[in-house]
Amino acid sequence: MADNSQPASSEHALDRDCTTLSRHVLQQLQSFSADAQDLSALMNRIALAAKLISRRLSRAGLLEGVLGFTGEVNVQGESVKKMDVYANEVFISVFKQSGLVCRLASEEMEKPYYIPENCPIGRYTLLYDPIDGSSNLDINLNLGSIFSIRQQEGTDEDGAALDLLQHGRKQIAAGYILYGPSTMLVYSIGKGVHSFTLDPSLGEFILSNENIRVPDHGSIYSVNEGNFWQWDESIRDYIRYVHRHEGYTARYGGALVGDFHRILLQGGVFLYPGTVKKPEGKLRLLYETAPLAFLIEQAGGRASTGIQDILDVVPDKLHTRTPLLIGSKDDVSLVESFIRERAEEKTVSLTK
Ligand code: AHM
Ligand code: MG
Repeated sequence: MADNSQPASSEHALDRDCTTLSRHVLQQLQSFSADAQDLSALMNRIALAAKLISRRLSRAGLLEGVLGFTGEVNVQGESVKKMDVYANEVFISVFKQSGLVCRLASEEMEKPYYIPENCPIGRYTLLYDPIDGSSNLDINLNLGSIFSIRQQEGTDEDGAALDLLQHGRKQIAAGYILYGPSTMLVYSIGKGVHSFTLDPSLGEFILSNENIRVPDHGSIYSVNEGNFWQWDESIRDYIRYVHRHEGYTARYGGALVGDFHRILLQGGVFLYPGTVKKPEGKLRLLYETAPLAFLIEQAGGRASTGIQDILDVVPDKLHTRTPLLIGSKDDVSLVESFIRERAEEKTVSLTK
């Protein structure tokens, strides 16, 4: 016979401890349909990738061949680190023989990676940045992984992946893993933003915060001010504004996931604007800016290039980059107002 004598609070704690990621996806979808089961299984595989990467990172300083560069340069022209390669392969491995994902596209690979045995039934593409914030790797600071899931459209026989060159509102799920003092997984399937913390004793991600809402305004601005003289005057206007007004504080960790996580929870704005040499900025649309834009909109915030919502940007190639302003809606709008003002001034001086 069931024991009903347990106090309600311990029942509640137990229930929370059992709210794993895969269960949460099913709860969100309120369905046990094949599609819901697929999405739940998919998130479970991403969680496995997160655990494998987290395990390796937690012992990185003790193991041979984990830290440092490989000597290769990736498709982005950036030096590749050993952990970039490992994490990229982890995501591929966890989706082999899953029947879930036919195609993976990552910041580290020039072209999408196909898993032919999954293709007849695999209806999803996983886009990901395996290790975000690689410069933090060798100094044991926070890192991340970013992911996005899209429905596979078309047969894609020549491997051109043209169906991926669509706006970010086509994403059906997105999220990130934060490798910090604890490992967290934050995700959305278009029904709010929820965070999970890895309980190492269970080896499971357990729900820690449901329906996260970003405040409409926050005191934090997060940007690499070392680029000050490379930016457009409008961005410098904004930075001068926060310097001259009380109530702003700067925070920049050099890893987008960590900086974004802070803004998501406390409000404010993260900026990675374009520079004179690189007007499109540094961050990649499909693996970085669009997934985080999906999350911030779900949390009640905004993400913009400065002139367009990130989720409306249509890339012209897989590795397209965009400038990024992301965070509290009032703070993103304030930065945009400086950009608009300078653009209007330019138009007026051209028409004179
Ligand atoms: P990565 O994915 O190759 O690590 O590059 C992206 C990272 C972001 O995590 C971070 O916000 C940004 O690059 C930092 O760049 P910078 O060193 O120019 O400030
Ligand atoms: Mg990155």
